Amino acid sequence: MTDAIASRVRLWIDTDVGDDPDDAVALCAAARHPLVDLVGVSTVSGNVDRRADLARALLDELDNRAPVYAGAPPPDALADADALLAIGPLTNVVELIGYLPPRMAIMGGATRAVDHRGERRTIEHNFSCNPVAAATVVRRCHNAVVVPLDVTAKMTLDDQQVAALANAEPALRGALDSWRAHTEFPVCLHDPLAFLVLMGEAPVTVVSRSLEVRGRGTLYVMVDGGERHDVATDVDAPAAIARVLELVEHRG
Ligand SMILES: [Ca+2]
Repeated sequence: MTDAIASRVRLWIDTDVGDDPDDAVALCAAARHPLVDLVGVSTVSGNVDRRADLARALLDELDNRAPVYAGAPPPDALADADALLAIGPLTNVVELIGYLPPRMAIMGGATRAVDHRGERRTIEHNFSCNPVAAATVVRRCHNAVVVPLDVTAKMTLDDQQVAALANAEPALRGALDSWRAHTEFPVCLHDPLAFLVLMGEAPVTVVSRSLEVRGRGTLYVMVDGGERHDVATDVDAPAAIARVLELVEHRG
């Protein structure tokens, strides 16, 4: 496990909330975390206005008043943040290079092939949506911990855990029910794991690796070249899932 952050964190979240339900769970866990002040949320990918409406509605239900921006926020908006959780394609983040807070976690990439949603995947969704942005962020941002799909895919929930989440926070029911109505795939807590890693609370193994993103968003671990980043390589998934549930249930 990485060292926990002992002091309060002023957190910004950049999210593609509205597809997988895990963005909503990450927002909820962050809003409920006793050491987090959520200073802002921005939405990315496709219909950012619809995503912003969803984020606002969720935060309202959680009684959280953080401002929500549709699309890239003005750089000044991030001036007070000391950490960024990037849980969507990196389209906004690349625009904010030069204004980013000192600490960030990125859910994205795959450092090895992974079986996920019925397919063998070597490229992860966030990086493949905007591979140029992913390549630029990995090349130029040296303060990011990368939490790749081959680790987050272990955060798959069983039906009992999904029911526990929905019972813990009714505001999540819409996102969870919609996912289960429209897909055969299980709920997987990719983005909440990136949040726990950012907070130094996840039971993960983190190593320093040289990384580079090429082509359609393939993340390479380099022997020569690339840029050094902290990368999550394994997780005690049951413990991490329990921690997310604890936060959503408001047990601190
Ligand atoms: Ca996401």
